[in-house]
Amino acid sequence: MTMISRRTFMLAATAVGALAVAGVAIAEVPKLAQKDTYKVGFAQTESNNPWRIAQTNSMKAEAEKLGFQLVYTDAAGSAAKQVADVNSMIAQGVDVIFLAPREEKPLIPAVMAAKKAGIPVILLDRSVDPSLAKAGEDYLTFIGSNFVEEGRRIAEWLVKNANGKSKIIELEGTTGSSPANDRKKGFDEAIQAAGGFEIVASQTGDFARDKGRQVAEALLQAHPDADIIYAHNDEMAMGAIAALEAAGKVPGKDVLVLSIDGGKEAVQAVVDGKIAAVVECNPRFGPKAFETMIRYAKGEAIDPILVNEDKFYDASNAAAELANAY
Ligand code: GZL
Repeated sequence: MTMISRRTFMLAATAVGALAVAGVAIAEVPKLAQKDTYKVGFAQTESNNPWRIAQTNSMKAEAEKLGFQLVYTDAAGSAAKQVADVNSMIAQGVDVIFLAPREEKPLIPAVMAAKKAGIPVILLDRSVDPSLAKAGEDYLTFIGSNFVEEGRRIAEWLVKNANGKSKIIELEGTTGSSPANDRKKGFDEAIQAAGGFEIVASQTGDFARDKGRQVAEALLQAHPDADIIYAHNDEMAMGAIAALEAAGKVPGKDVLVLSIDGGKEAVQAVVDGKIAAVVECNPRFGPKAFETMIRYAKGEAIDPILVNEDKFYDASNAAAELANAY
């Protein structure tokens, strides 16, 4: 047991006491006053693919519709810059911060700095390490998809439709991001439980099309017997399709390609037979994000996780659903 000095103990007790006297409940999310208009921060992680752009456009459109002032930043794929962006919003005195944390751990200081400054944070689309920051205590809530379920649903479809194919190349999303961690967890665990499949290689393509193509090319050369590619997002799936065609392989025939995001291009690829199945991960966060903020300001209790419903596309419904894809 670590012994601490009497002096240290007294200092700690005094600090906690002072917080309590000041009415600062350590485990409470800062409140949001009910006002006619707000100054809202949205700290975006990057704008390197259609999904990100669709999410940003949805947030900007909703802020404009409500007449709220939006302080928007783009971290250009840097977690360190995203932390700086949040700190800048705090300095500007925004009322609330929407944050899409690029990775689960590096954004914790930003979440804690906002809480300390008395600004509630709502996490959009990606989450933070739950052992380091908790919904309902350190930030208000996480609004987004259940990424474990997305990976599991792809595996469930594959088990039913593999038709003898069994050797999987997995293209992972951004290292350290919650979608990459959980889409891997959901898929790998379900495939393991089903038996009869082998993940011959699993490597990050950083959710990017060209990186996904390069990694797919290298892994296809290293594993010429691979007959399934599971990509954590459409961008990497489209990159993998380019790699397959460059190698003289027919996507959908020689190799099944599976994806997540369900953007219009990917759903069209399902119609064309190049992608076998895709789970949607809808990026249109604006309405739900701002509705949640306003409900909180009114004093409503907000659940710690608000899960978006994800559609599923394969050959049975892609043509009919194409017009509705984002
Ligand atoms: C998922 C989101 C992911 C998308 C990718 O909520 O964080 O980031 O699946 C995007 O396309 O880059």
